Amino acid sequence: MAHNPLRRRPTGQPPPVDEPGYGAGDGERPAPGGGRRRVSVWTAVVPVAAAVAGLLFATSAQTARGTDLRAGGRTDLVDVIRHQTFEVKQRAASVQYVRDCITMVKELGGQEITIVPSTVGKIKSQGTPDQEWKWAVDSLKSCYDHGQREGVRLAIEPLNRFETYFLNRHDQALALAKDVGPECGVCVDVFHMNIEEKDMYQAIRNCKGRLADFHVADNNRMACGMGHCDWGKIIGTLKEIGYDGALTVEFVAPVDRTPANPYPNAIEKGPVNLTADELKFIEDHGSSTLSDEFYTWLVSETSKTLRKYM
Ligand SMILES: [Mn+2]
Repeated sequence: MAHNPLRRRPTGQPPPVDEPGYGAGDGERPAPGGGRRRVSVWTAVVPVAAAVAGLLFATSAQTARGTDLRAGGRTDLVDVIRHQTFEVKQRAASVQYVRDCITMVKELGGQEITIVPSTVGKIKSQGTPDQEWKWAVDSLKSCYDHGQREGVRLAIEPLNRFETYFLNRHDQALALAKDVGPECGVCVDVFHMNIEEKDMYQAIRNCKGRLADFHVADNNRMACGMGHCDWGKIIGTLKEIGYDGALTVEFVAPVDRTPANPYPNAIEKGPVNLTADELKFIEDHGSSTLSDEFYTWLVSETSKTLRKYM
C-alpha cells in the first residue's frame, strides 16, 4: 500500500467536523450543540475517500402496480399516476442528494465516493429488471457527470442479499459501472463477498482497474482478525492488482442480548447525542450505540491485524 489506510482518532479527542476524510461514513455524525460522540458501528475511516452508503434511487413506492392497472377504473389510474409522480420526484431528490455529497467530498479534499444504488434493507424489487437497471444507470450517470467535473470518483458497492435485492456480487457492480461511464469504479466489501462470491480473491482480481474503495470487516462483521477471514491473502491479492486506495473499516458489531455475551461493555449506557432518526438508522442496521471503550478496541484490533500484511 502506498499510504497508511488506517487513521485513528486520538483517544478522547473529537476531530474537527471538516477534517478531510473523517466522519463521512454512517454513524459518524457531528453531535448537535458541539462535541461529537462516537456512536457507531458503521465505521468509516477513510483517508482519501468519503463513503456514503444508502442511496435511494429506487424508492419504497411502487410504480407499475399491475393489479390496479388490470382492475381499471378511474380511481386506480389516478392512484398509479400519483405513485409514479411521487417516485420520479423521490428519485430526483436522491440524485440531488448524491450530487450534493459529491460536492461535499470535493470541498473536504476527498477523491472518491462509495454508493449503494438502492435502499439498504430493501430486499424486494420495485420494477421490472430492465426498468430498474435503466433507473440506476440514468441516475448514476447524472452523479457521474457531476463527479467527473468535481474530480470525485464514484464507486458502486454491492451488498449481500439480506440487505439489498439489487446488486449482490462484484460482476453485477462492474456491469453497472461499465454502463455508467469509463471512470466509474466499484467498491467491494469482504463481509458481503464472504456471503455472495464464489471466490472472493478472483472477485478482487476481476475488479482490477475499477476498484476505487475496499471495505473491511471480518466474516462475522467484527473487527478484522476476530473472524476467520484470511487477511494475509486478502491484502496480498489487493497488492497483486496494484490497488493503492483506502481500506475502509466497516465493522458492525452485533448486539448480544443473551447471557453468552462476551462483551458486556459493548453498548453505551450513558446519554447519547443522537436524533431519533439517527438512532433508528443504527438500530435498523442490526446494531446499537457502542461504548467508546469497545469501539476504540475494535478499531485498534483492526489496525493491528491489517498492519501485519501491509
Ligand atoms: Mn460496505
